[in-house]
Amino acid sequence: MAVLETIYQSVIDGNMNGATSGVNAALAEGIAPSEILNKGLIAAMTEVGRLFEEGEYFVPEMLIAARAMQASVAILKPKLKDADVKPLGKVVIGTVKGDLHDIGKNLVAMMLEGTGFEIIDLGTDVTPEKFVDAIKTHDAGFVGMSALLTTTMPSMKTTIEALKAAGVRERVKVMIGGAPITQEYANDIGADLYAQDGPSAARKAKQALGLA
Ligand code: B12
Repeated sequence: MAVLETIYQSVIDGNMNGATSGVNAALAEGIAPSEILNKGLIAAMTEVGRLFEEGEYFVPEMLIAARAMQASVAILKPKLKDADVKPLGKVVIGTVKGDLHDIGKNLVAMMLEGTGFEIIDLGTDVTPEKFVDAIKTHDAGFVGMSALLTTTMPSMKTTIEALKAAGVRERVKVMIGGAPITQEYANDIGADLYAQDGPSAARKAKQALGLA
């Protein structure tokens, strides 16, 4: 269907107006919201992720593509609620205490949302207590923590300890990332998953559910 191809290409090109008007046109044509999401938007974001991993796309291209996608997802969101797309699970995500960097965290959140996860974004400078409260309130299955400063990395460990103390550690998969974070650090502090970028975060979260 031509309109799905328009949406797909617009997201890859970071063309927000093209993507959103494409989504509106597709809805007017009666195409199912789930089809628009899967064949248009998610397929495009998967391609953007591939281009990024191969070094053809850099952060700016990924960001504008993510924005085009986010604006399109916003149009579809209310329609998807009653449709046949079931959320894969809830992810509580935030940048850890003391850290204000949120560009990477936002990208990861968008990519997870595009994959089908429901996102509870706590923003930046998130204390361990806030993570614990949000996991309990939303009954989330994943918690994602971002840190960009070597000085705030230890907040991830403190947060995992707070999850244990609150008795919620076993019911969530802990996913961490950020420029200074490594797989080795994730192993050291007992996180379940480490991902170096949005596309691999989405892939690994799906894998953790046995879906990819
Ligand atoms: C932009 C920026 C800022 C902006 C942030 C704006 C914002 N809204 O985020 C501002 C100007 C506010 C800022 C402030 C500071 N910054 Co600054 N900043 C950066 C910079 C240039 C880019 C970060 C960025 O957005 N990258 C692009 C995104 C897309 O990449 P990313 O964040 O790495 O995210 C990707 C992955 O890491 C991963 N990921 C990220 N989060 C998560 C989470 C999960 C769950 C998963 C799975 C994956 C994942 O996926 C993302 C997408 O691919 C970096 C340099 C750098 N190269 O990182 C310095 C940098 C991080 N900043 C630095 C410093 C020192 C500071 C300040 C202390 C400066 C100062 N003296 O005030 C303050 C600290 C403020 C604070 N308390 O947080 C240092 C940190 C040094 C260190 N090792 O600790 C860096 C490395 C610069 C440098 N080379 O010195 N900064």
